[in-house]
Parts: sequence; structure tokens; C-alpha cells
Amino acid sequence: MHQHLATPSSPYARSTKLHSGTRPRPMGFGVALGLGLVLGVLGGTGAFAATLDSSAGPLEVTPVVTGLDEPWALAFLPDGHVLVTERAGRLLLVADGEAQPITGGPEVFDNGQGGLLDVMVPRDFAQSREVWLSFSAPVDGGGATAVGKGRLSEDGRTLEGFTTLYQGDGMRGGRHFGSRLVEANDGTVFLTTGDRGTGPDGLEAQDPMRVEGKVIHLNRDGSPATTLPGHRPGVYSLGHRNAQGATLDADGNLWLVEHGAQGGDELNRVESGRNYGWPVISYGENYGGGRIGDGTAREGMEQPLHYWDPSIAPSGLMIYQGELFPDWQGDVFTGSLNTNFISRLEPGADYAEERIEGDQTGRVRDIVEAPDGSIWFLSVLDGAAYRLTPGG
Ligand SMILES: [Ca+2]
Repeated sequence: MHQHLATPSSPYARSTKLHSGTRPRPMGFGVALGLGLVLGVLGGTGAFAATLDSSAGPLEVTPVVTGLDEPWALAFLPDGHVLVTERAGRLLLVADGEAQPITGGPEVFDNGQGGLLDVMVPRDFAQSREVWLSFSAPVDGGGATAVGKGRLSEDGRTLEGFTTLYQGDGMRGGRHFGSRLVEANDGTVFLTTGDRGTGPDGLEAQDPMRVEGKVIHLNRDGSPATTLPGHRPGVYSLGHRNAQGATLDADGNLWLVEHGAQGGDELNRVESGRNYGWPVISYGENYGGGRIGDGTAREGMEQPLHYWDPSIAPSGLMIYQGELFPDWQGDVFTGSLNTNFISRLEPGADYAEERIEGDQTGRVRDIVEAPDGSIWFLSVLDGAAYRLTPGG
């Protein structure tokens, strides 16, 4: 079911029914949410909290925002308020018990996987009030991965002066936009781009002069922060298929997760000038069978730190650094869009995986560490943001 944007005067006048997931839900939880249908934000009292099992003990999982239409990303402002994107084009500010649309964002190519995608709040927000968005821009009868920024008005209602800073080339179709944004420790910005569905037959992700299937490195004014010989300005790494999760580790290294072909989703630590292989090497095979490229390894191409077979369709990436879950510091978390769980990988144990799952983890699109060390994630299936804390 697709819902159109509500009018600015009544952002939640539309019904905010739970998406009809295919999995049964505990009665108590469903009924409690059913009573709060038009409420965009639920109190932090844990009134509707449920419990998930985990290696760190029981987790309390609390819905903090409901009624979202295909949420894609969330980001915290320094005051603890939250920005959420919905793929069809809406940017929301969640503050003081209300979720309100923010006007002034970009027009987007709302098609397939394209639309309004990531949101990033730079560390100097308190001074700059900059909010960065990635999106697929409507061009030439198709879409192009794009990045822009605006200044959030003091009342939080408007992105002022929104400007597109960087834009890839337009292609038809709605596949593989990548589009995660990460601020590096030096204040520059990384953008992931997808291969736009060109692979495995097309080699665009391997072409250093093309934007598809890359990490792009930008200065805060949108100019290239990396220029490698023989590469299109801004290209930082190549050979990626569709990275929909990216983050920094405690040392400031860039990590990403990317959707592979069947059985080839990858976790990579990315360095400048390196080639991550797609579609020449892959642990995946074509959908329906058939080898891709050369196999799994080739001189001059990087190996993933971990790969998933079968695929989990990873989205969102977090390396936990908080205090609430001391056992999990340094661990890598991503969401599964196709198997409905949160994946926790231990780098110190050969990336051993724990799958954290429950009725709330339907199509996990993003996962973020909050300033207080709690873990927030977006469920597309529930149209909700949830908060994980110890206990329950
Ligand atoms: Ca690879």
C-alpha cells in the first residue's frame, strides 16, 4: 500500500495502520499499538515495550515512532531529537512527542528503490545547522544518485536553502542507488553509490570514470575530497554493487555493507583507491544460478571481511561504541531486509554472527547508536522506529 504525502497542516491525518506483516504478533502488543494509531510518537515510558532475547541478556524493545511510510534512515540531532526519512520523499523531525514534516527538501525520483534516502547530521550541526540528504534526483526520465544539504530552521520546520552538491548520471529504472552518507573524522563526507543494476553484465562499477558502484568522497561544499589518477574526481573506491549501510569504526575507518547477487552480500572495510571486485569477483551467483565473473578472488581486488550466503539484504550499519551494552563494544550491526533480523558480528571472533530477531525486526532498514548508547532501528514492515535498551 502506498500512501501519499499528507498535507502540511495535518501530517498525521492519514490513517497510520500497522503494515500487514505476514508474521503473527502477540495480542497484547498489537492491541496496544492499535489504540495509538494516529499518534506519531509514543512515550518513552516503555508502556508498549516488548522483550527480545540476546547474548547480552533480555533487550527491551520500545516503539518510539510509528505510522512511518517506508522509513529509510534516521539520524540524531545534538539535542536528542531525531530526523527520519521516508523513501517516497518526506523528511520528518521527531521532537517533544510529535513528528512533523520538514519542508524544503529535494524533489525525488520516487521509483522502486529510489526516493529520499539517507539523512546525515554533521558534528558541527550546533553551529552550521546543516542537514545532508541523499536521494535519487529525477533526471532524463530516470534517476540519479544525488546529495544535497540545507540549513534546518530554528523552529525545525524547514530546510532552508537546500542545494544539490553532487549528482551522478541519470539512468532509467529504480534499482541500486546505494546512497549512505558518512561524515569522516576530518569533516569530509563519504557517499556510497549503487551499480544501478548494470552488473553483472555491465562493468560500470569497475570503470573509474563512472559514478556507479563507488564510494565518493566529498568536501563540505560538494567538491571532490579525493582525486585519484585516472579516476573521476571524487571516486574513492570502486567495485561495489549496492552499499546500503556505511559507518566509521572507532579509529575513523570507513566500513560498508553491500547487497551482493544471490549469496554474496559483503562487509568491507574501505580504503582509498582499492577495488572491491564487483562484478569481476563475487561470492554470489546470478539469481536462478550461474557463476559471476572470475569467481571469488583476483589479484588486485579486495576480499570482504565477511560475506553472507544465503543473502540477508543488509541495510544500515553501526559499529557499537556505547556504554549500555559493554559486551558489544566494537561489534558490527546491520539490518536484514529479507530475513527480518538484526545481525551482530564480532570482528574479534572471525565475524561470528548473532541474529537478534522478534516481531519488531521486520525489514530492518537502518540501525543507529543513540547518544545515550541505546540502539535504534527502523522496521519497514512496521513503519516504526524502535529503541533497544538492556532489560525487559
Ligand atoms: Ca566484493
